[in-house]
Amino acid sequence: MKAAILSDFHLGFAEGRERSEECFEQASQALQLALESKAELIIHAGDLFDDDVPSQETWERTFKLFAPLKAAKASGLVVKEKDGKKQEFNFSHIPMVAIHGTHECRGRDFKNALEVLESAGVLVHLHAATASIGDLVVHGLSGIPEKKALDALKMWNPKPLPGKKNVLVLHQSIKEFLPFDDEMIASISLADLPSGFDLIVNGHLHWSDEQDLNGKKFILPGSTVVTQMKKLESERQKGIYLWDTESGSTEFKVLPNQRKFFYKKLEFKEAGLEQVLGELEKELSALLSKNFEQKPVVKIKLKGTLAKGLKQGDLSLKPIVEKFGGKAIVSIDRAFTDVSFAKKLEELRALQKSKKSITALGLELLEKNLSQTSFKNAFDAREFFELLSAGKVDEVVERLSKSQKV
Ligand SMILES: [Mn+2]
Repeated sequence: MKAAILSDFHLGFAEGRERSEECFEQASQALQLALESKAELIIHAGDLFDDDVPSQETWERTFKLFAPLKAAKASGLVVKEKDGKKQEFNFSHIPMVAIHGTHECRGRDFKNALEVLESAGVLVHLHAATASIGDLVVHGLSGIPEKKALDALKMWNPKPLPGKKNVLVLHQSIKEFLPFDDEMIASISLADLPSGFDLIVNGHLHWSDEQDLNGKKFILPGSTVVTQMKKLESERQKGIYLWDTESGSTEFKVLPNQRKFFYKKLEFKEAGLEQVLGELEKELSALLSKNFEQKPVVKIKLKGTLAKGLKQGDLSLKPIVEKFGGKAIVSIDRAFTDVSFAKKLEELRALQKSKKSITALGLELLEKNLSQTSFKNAFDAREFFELLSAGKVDEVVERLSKSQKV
């Protein structure tokens, strides 16, 4: 069987703003790629919607988005199993199985958007449940608050069904994939992922990736739209995965027409406002010197320090954002370090460099103590210190008693 694996459409993202169309356009390309590739099943790894309660406008666009799937005729009997209870879904077109993500999470007594879509016959929603289609079993755990995710995974304890093809679908942060300066937390490591599955898919992280972990095949489909604006997203293109369950091979297909995303870091040292604005202008002019089919998204992170007496709030960025507004969607992140804080760090570093060795400190202490005794300069403290540190206490005592006799 050929399955298309998609994730993080974030439908409704930037509603009412300049980029409001992008989530629908790029999700539509993702579904089109799945259909063109003759996928027999669509697996979605969460954050189909950007909001836990999508607007009516988003719902309407979503049903339009899924309409082409109905034309893809297929006989799809999907059997969902949760807590030992089975439920059958008969699709007359390509079936879709999905988990909900962190963005669709709602309280226990409320229906989430994916449950609504299941009731509407659009897809099968899984949360600590499985869906069987032919000889493929999809095991799905929807998004769980990160701190509880590992416990939830252990408690659910999914086991691959023997004689079947098994895919595990999650929507969590994974420790190894988080850059050290990332504010996202994670409780699950790659080593915590259960063995025996033919494939493990994880949504939530918006860049695509593929790993082979001692026979555990692991993929991040990534999002179809840039929302988090992380550096890694600027380095990988958006797309979908195709998985051939028989051969086990996976293939990444790139969305043909996606908005370009640039991410740049500019570092300063005690810079004046003019210098920062000048560098920004230079960087933006260089990035946007050629024309793009769609306005690219540009994120610039300003780092380092400003000159003494300047606060990052003194930097007026609106004019420059507006100046390039016709060519790109620019966002500038002020992430300067406070000078006084930077100074303290520098002092600490200097202190560490000048730090005396333990031996030097010990000798200093011995000399100080000796100066307060009657021995004073009666012997070479350094020599004695070396003897003492070598454990030759007897020799020191002998020499001392000799020197006392003199
Ligand atoms: Mn997401």
